[in-house]
Order: sequence, then structure tokens, then C-alpha cells
Amino acid sequence: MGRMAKITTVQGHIQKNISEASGTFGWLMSGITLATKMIEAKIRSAGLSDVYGAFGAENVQGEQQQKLDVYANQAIINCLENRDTVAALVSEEDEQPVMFDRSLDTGKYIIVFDPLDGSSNIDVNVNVGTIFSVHKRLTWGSLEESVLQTGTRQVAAGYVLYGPSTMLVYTIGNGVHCFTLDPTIGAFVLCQENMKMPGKGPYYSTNEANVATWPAGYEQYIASMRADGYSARYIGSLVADFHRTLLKGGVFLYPPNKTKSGGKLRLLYEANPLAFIAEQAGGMASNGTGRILEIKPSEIHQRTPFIVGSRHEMEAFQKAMGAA
Ligand code: FDP
Repeated sequence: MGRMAKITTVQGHIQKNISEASGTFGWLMSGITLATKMIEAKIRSAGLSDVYGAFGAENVQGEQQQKLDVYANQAIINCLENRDTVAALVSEEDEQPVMFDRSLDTGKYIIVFDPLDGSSNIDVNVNVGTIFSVHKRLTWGSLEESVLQTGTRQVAAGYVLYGPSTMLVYTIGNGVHCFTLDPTIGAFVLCQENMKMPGKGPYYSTNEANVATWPAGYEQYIASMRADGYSARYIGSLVADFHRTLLKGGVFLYPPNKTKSGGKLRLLYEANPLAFIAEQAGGMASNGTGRILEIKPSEIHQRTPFIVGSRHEMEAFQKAMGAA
């Protein structure tokens, strides 16, 4: 009989990669992976179990909550709230953070997440994702202050993409690693370690319907990419658009526009985690004037313009904005 192939699960990978209190952090991550497996199962059976469509309520952003959004949010909260390493949970779907009265020694982590990103794509069977960002609670100040740390202080970030296969991508600051959910054993199995974003790519990705109301610089930048032979790709699900950019290179842009003068995407649970991953993979992320990871947040649901991608396209972007 031949030798059985070895597999590395995300749990095993974290144990191997993290020196400090790997047990504590691993326990936290297992809550996240369990929740995303529950969400993935729900999505896979969505057409069968009547979870498509609106829930009937609006979320704190004034958007219609989808039934799957509600389920995803609940799944993450349920899987994390009883882990005593969690000090606070901040969700796109909830106006206020959920804070736990735990000592500094045990309740060390703050998890910020977008339970189901790309909600306009849920009903039409197009890829959606879950995004998360982890901060360490500060040993000083209030828990509220700990929740509003800059992106440079993230200790981990990741996302799960529910596509033709389900993939988890994470970083703890020592590279970016990718896992595929093996449905036969219910585990995320390592498929790529130390992913690197290509230095230059073939695509730009943006909602070009807004071009007329973008600030100066953006339109010229995209026009020069068209002239240079770039192709366009836009799914409208941030995780999916980002994942393609990570693998193939190029640039993703969500600039400010007339109706969204501060941009659309959220700093804490969309831009920051993806910027952390992009930088760890050799790419860059900007809000149009500076580095995403250095923005000091003032509130948990704040929005930001978000431009992320390969080094070549990002340097060209900075030049175009400097010249505008
Ligand atoms: P959605 O509105 O479908 O929830 O932040 C939400 C998001 O999707 C991102 O996933 C996506 O990148 C973006 O908004 C799409 O916005 P536009 O429809 O304005 O292009």
C-alpha cells in the first residue's frame, strides 16, 4: 500500500506558525472557521431551504438585510461569544460592538467582521465572502479605544470566499496562506503557502458606471490602463474581486463618487483586512491619498475609498493622483 498523502489543516498551520500562546489564538481561529463552515453549508443549500431574499429588516447602514446575512452574522457571534479569549465582536450588521466583561489576561482579542460581503450577489448565485480582522486589546484605555485601532496593528486578517470551491486566506503577519475546504472531511486544507501577488497584472476592476462622478485623476488613470491594453473584470463582490486581484494581479478600485463622497467600502472590516493581506503578499493598498493601514478610525462603520493591487499598478496610480 502506498503512503497516505499528508495534509495541513488551517488549525495545524496556525499551531506551527504562531509562537505566542498558539493554543489561545488557535481556539479563536477555530471559532471563525467553524462559523464559516456553517455559512458555507447554508449557502450551498440556499436554493433548497428558502434563505434567499430579504429578511424584512434594514441593517444599521439602512440596507435591506438578507436572510443569509442574518444567519451568517448569528453564526459568527454564536461561535465566538463563548470563547473567553474574545474581548469584543464588531460586525457590519450590528450598530454597536458586542463587548464582554473579561479580564485583560483572558479577553485579549477583538474580532471585526463582515459576515457576508457582496449581499447584492446572494440572490443570483454569485460568489460572496466573509471577511475578518483581529486586533489585540490594548492594555490601557477603554475597550472602545481598543476597537478603533489603526490597521497596522492588526494581528491577523483573512477571508473566506464561497465560490465554486470554498477558500480561506489568512495572514498573521508572516505571509499569506490559502486553504480549500475539503467537503469530504469538513476541513480547510492548505493549498498555497506564502502567496505572492504578481508584480503586475492584466486587469483593472471597478464599477465604471460611476466614472463621471469620480474625483480628478481616477478617470485618466483607468483610461491610460485601457490604452495600455488592460482588460476589465468586476464581480461586485469585494472578496471575489480581491481574490482574483491577489492571484492574477492588477488593481481593484472603489473611489469616492457623487453619492458616496467618502467611498463605499468600510475601513475596519473590508479595507483594513484586505490591505493587510495585500501588503503581506507584496501588493499595496491606498485610500487615494495614503496607506489604508495608517488611517486612524474614528468610528466602527466608517467608509473609505479603497484602491488595492499589484505594485506596478499601484505605483502608476499614485503617480496619476499626484499629477491630478
Ligand atoms: P454589496 O453592496 O453587494 O454588499 O461592501 C459591499 C459591496 O457589495 C462589496 O462587496 C462590493 O465590492 C461593492 O459593495 C459593490 O458596490 P457597487 O454595487 O456600488 O459596485
